[in-house]
Amino acid sequence: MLEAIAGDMAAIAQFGTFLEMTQPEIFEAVQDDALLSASFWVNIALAGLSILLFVYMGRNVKDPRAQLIFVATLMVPLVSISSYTGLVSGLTISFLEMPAGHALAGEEVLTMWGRYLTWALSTPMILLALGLLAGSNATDLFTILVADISMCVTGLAAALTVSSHGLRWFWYFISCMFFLVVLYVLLVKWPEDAKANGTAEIFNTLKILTVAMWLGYPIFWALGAEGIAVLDVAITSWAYSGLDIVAKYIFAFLLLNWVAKNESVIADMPSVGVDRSGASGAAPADD
Ligand code: RET
Repeated sequence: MLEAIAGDMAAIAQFGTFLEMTQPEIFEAVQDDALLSASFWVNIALAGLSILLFVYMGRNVKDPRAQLIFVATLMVPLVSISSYTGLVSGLTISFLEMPAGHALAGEEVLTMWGRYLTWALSTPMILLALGLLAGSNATDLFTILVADISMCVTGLAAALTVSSHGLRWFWYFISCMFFLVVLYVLLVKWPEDAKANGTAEIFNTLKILTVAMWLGYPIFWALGAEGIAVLDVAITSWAYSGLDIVAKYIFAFLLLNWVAKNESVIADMPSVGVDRSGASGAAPADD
């Protein structure tokens, strides 16, 4: 009896090692797919160039608020170079067996979960920079940042859930709800602030660019191997890499170029705070 159990355990352990690829094996699988590894290396190169360029562009910026916009924006390529180094080395990629009901049920699918993890660090930096540009109050800034981080973390949960096909999509749905909050602040709240603070023109350009690019991510997630699997892994990876190039490096360049040339506009903006003027029930007591 005990021998039989021990035999079963050995078989399970062997099966487990077969399913779990080692990091060098994943690294090799990535290197063997030229299209996939190019989608990582291109971003490592562009992130590196962006870091050098942005440091150079910010060399004379003196105003603390403008400096904060520079630091937040500089974090975007810094997180990106780390993120893509994790992917290309195989550290943040896993082969996961898809559950019953999935288009690739029972197959091992390459999952670039490191992307979703590092989005939780890079996207708040993009939004912090945009919020400072618009002149957001603390409430809207906090709301968009927590919604955004929650969107990324629940997106990560969607990609990593392999126990149930339905629950994968439920996570996806939750992530989309957080995304709606992000879109609401970007499209409804911040344009009003930007108008009042004299940054409407550049804010609206960056808002359109951001919304258009960001909508691409959930679409490619749904179409890629993790969703309904009509696109293969390398194409999906290129789609994300392409969106990243515009949503991160081009976005950051446009923003920092404007801030460096219009530092005085940023310096004259009110500091981030909680504005109580429009709040109901906020009138001071008259005793
Ligand atoms: C996921 C899948 C679940 C549903 C939604 C998603 C949205 C992701 C977005 C990512 C933006 C990433 C950027 C990265 C730059 O570093 C997680 C794909 C709504 C909007 C701009």
